[in-house]
Amino acid sequence: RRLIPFFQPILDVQAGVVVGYEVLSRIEVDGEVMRADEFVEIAEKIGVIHRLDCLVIELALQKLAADGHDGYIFLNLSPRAMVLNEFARSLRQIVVDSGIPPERIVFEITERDTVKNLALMERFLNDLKFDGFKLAIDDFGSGFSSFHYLRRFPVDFLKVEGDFVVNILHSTKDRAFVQSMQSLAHELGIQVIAEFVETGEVLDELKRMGMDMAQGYYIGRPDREIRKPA
Ligand code: G
Ligand code: MN
Repeated sequence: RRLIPFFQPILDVQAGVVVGYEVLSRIEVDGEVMRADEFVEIAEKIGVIHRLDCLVIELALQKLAADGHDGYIFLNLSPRAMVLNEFARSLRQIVVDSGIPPERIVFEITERDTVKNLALMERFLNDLKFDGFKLAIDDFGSGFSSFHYLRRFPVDFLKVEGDFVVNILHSTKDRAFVQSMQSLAHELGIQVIAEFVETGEVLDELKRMGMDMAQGYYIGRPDREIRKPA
């Protein structure tokens, strides 16, 4: 119960407005706030990751509904949680209770983790899509299954791994990667989100390149409060 949802804004690059927030888990230990990656691994090992995921989603949706947020909500899902029947049921119940329409909820699946049972995952994701939820591939380019995921799952958004984005002004190689991920996505009718946008110059360049959305410290840091950046 010491789990705290943090919110990081996501900007529509071309329109210049915040259109959503990604929910990031933090945990409070002895008055200090820990990042999720430090405890997610432990939670996975001891088999309670689905309960952590559900709890943080529940807390985040409560806060967003109370604050009257009406854009997209991006939620991270652990691949290990997805294959549990119990998880799918709890997830639906939490969303129904929140009163937030599924169309505004985007589930992020990272391709960083290797997934053994792709067929089970595919069924879970197809069921979510059927219920009206949206789907994003997180950290695109960081793993080995990028293209497989895009081919196989009904994806709405592609989040470009931040490592490719930070240097686009100084590395023609990185810029080429970002440009081609964007072209591929657009050809497939998928919207693209650039992660780790840390300066105004990078944001300007992404706008010129035709990027759809951006997220990163320049736009806003993850925060306990839901803030619209100036
Ligand atoms: O895997 P995922 O993309 O969901 O991870 C998001 C993580 O990246 C969060 O822990 C968040 O704090 C961090 N993050 C968000 N924006 C930036 C940024 O601009 N630069 C860096 N280095 N990290 C960021
Ligand atoms: Mn994410």
